Amino acid sequence: MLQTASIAPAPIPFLIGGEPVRGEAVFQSVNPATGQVNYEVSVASSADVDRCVAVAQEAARAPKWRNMKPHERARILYAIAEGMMARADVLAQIQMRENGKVMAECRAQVASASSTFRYYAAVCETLGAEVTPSRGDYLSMTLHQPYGVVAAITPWNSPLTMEAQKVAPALAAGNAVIVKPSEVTPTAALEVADIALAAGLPPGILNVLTGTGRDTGLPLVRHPGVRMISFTGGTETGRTIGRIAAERLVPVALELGGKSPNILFADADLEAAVAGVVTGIFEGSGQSCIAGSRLFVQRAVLDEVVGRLKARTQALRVGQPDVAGMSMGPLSSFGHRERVEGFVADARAAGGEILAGGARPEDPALDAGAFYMPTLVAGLTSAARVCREEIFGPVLCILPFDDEDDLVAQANDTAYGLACGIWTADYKRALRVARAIDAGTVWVNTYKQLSISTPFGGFKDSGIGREKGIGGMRLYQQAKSIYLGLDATA
Ligand code: TXE
Repeated sequence: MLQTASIAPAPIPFLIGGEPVRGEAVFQSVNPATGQVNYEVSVASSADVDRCVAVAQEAARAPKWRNMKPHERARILYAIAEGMMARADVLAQIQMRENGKVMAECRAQVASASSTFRYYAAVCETLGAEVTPSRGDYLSMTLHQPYGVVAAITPWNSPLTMEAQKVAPALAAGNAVIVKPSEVTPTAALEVADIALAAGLPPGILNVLTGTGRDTGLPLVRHPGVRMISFTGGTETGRTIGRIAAERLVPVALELGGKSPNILFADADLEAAVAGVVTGIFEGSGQSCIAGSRLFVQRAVLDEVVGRLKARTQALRVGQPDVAGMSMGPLSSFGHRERVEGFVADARAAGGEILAGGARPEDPALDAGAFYMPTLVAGLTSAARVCREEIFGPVLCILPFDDEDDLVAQANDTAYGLACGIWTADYKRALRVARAIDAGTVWVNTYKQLSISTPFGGFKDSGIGREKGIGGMRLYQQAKSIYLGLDATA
């Protein structure tokens, strides 16, 4: 049994080739709900990255993994899914104490991450190669082969689901993987790697290097032995990694930030729409790449919608994430709360009206944590910084619109293009607007529904590539075409 977060004395080691390794330096994991230090975690240095890549390369080349049949890989992936559910409580507790999400959401994310492994077990076992139409006396076919060593770099907001979304398809595709989790949420990946070893994954096929972006992430993406990079995180970090990948000529998948419009037409079911808008922004304390952070309301119903929105927002319960019935826990770190507060101060200075929230909670029992109240901002235009930049916190900007043309122009006036919500009773209008908005995912009369079988990714500065679905496995493979000559005279 590895020494993972659930049982280890500090500092927690990282994992290379199935073995725990302690680094020379450490960093602290802090519980954002209490301000208490959870534990110290080892930093993987650039020498550790070198060793890890060498071990992963060897494991990827070893006949045991290279020649393993897809149905055998599928069996291991399925066993990982089962193992995660067997340790669901431990995984949910880890995520809650590291990023402060409410327990109900942590549990739902464990179930979702587990089902991602199950889904890719099925894809791995059933997806075939192609025999392509022949134009001569030969049989041509296209196979899909792994890259070798894949780096999976993940953020702190949903570590379990984001890691599963990369690790499961990359393993299904036959690669070895090195996960570099966020320094804010360092240990869920270690627990999953332990589950994977118990499920029969050969040591060295799934490695976890903990540490900061600068100490650990950067040497990893620069390493010549890493043949593919899959990243989810902020747009600026994505740009840096994209530049390195371009220089090295290795493929990269980037799932980045968003500033998604949630659009409410006057003919919508206002009660359902406002409920969807509130969940769409405040679930996870707004720390979601797909948060609907810009609400566009048709002017005819603006006052009514604002009234309902205020009532629902003020009814949200902010509190300790392990207390049942809480809608929002703290923000993921104290530094992040300061950043969110900076945005709200900026909105005020620009003449914005704070209709709800805009402050820390008054309850003294929450003083020690990084809590922030759900906040509504009105009275600004799309030109304001708070309406343009990703806040990644519980702040919703309310913007009125008059007609469809005005709406589409405003909604697309952003560098991002991740997601969009449309609330209307008119399905023709819904489809028209859905086609016109720059976004990788559009929801109509719903929001934040996600399915592992449906491709996900961004337009514009929200990223490159699509994760999930069958293509989510192909992302981690390269095509190889083979021609078998059939001309008897040749
Ligand atoms: O993310 P980073 P941060 C957005 C959100 C948030 C902002 C910054 O707006 O406020 O990004 O968050 C690793 N080479 N999102 O600073 O820096 C890092 O260690 C290699 C949106 O936490 O992007 C971590 O593992 N790796 C988002 C991962 O990259 C590097 C989710 C993400 O960190 C690196 C999170 C480097 N040079 C934040 N620098 C979403 N799309 O869901 C950092 N890392």
